[in-house]
Amino acid sequence: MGTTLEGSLNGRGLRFGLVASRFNDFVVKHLIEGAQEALRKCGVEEGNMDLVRVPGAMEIPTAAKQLAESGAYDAILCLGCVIRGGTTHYDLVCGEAAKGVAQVGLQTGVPAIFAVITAENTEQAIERSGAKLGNKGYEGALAAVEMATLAAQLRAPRRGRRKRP
Ligand code: INI
Repeated sequence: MGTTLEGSLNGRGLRFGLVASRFNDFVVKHLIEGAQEALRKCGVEEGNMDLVRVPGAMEIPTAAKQLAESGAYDAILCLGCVIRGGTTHYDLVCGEAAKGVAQVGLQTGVPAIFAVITAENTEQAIERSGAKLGNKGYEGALAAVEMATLAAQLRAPRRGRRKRP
């Protein structure tokens, strides 16, 4: 049997960059609180969670990429809320934000977590920001700690690993 590698929820000593959009802040503020609470519970020191605010979800990937490229963070956590408002803008914003955040992770190797609520209406958004159906910010923060600790293991050279000739 080969090795099983898995991250942990021990965030002590790790640094996290949070990028949160201001659009729909009545929802996003709860995602930020949830994320900070989860990071604290994982042992992340208060000074090791930096928060960057951007106008809307569309701007999240740009700031996330700059944070990732700075080399100062073990993972980037992206928080936002897009609500369908009878506008075609919704699909564009959701698609670009999701794609952009995924690209940040793939291009930089720094885990980038997409904790952006995409909801049909305000009620659904509220439910997912700490009311009935959990808090996407809290859940995203756990994913960020797990991926940061996993990335550290994947970077470390492992004994007995050989490349195929
Ligand atoms: N941005 C959001 O974060 N959520 C939304 O629901 C939203 N809607 O519905 O339009 C939204 N639009 C703004 C967008 O993210 C950009 O800030 C804007 O297009 C400027 O680039």
